Amino acid sequence: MKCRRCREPAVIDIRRHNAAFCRDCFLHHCREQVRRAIDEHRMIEPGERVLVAVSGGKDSLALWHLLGALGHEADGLYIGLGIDEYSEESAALVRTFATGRGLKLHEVDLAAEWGFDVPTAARTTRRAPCGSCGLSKRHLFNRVALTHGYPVVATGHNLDDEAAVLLGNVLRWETGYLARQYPVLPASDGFARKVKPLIRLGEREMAAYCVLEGIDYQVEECPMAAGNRHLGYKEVLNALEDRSPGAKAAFLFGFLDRGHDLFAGLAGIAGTGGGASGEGPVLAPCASCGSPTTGEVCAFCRLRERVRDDTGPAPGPEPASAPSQTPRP
Ligand code: Q46
Ligand code: ZN
Repeated sequence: MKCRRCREPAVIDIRRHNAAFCRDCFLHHCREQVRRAIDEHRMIEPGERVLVAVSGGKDSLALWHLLGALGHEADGLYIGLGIDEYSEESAALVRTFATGRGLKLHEVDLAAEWGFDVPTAARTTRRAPCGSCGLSKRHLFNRVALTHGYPVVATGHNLDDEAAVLLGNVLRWETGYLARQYPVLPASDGFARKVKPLIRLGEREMAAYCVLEGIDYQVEECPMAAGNRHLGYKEVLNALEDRSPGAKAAFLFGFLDRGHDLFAGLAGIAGTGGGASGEGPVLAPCASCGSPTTGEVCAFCRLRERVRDDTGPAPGPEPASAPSQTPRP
């Protein structure tokens, strides 16, 4: 097996591209795919500071590394979710990555700063932990971005993740979610722009990238992921991909190119291809934390209140209010 670019011996083959690469050409391929995603979707403007949401897993650490390699000023944000040793190990891996490369890392500890962790929230709500976990992460990514003046938050969702989300949305014809499923969510009042620069790279490529770049990452699955529907969707898509390489990418990119705008139109959202957000619901600052919300109190603060009512007063100081305006690039 020879490298498609330089004809040296290859270390990895990528069936959907019908190509194999040596180490250096594979790393070049990854950087090119990210550069292309960023350019195509105008994810990051020149000179913008990026906040990378890092979990300690392969995707987010590779993303942080790739953004740096492409010359972007990218700082990390790690959120301690309180999922036993898994969270402790993940935090240690993120800190080692950041200190070893002299990168700036922000940290938020859910239990110490906000009075609850993911397992407690799951017990209180009696629902799958990923719901309160995702809600908390989205809230805190945005809050830290606004507080520290980052116009853009980047997450490590890759091609496999996005194809699995798309399959889930299509299976239930979630037209509202389909209207918003796009690699860029534009900034609006109180919300930083959200981008997914790994959209053109698969899970296997991200693992290979970390191995070849010597990035030590969390290899364990989150112990609370059991029962997460997306794992099942990924299995189905992997089976399809095995029979027909490129099926996953065709499914996702076909939707982004030819399907997304139809759903966005139905939902009354302006085409997200260029970036303007459409008329949305009226937002006002959350009475508790200052973040923009459609109700009086935001979903994150309602979750905090529920846990507090269930378990008694939260430890730690009450965090100060966040700014409610998005810094515009
Ligand atoms: S960390 Fe949180 Fe994930 Fe674990 S509890 Fe679910 S959402 S699976 S990315
Ligand atoms: Zn709030």
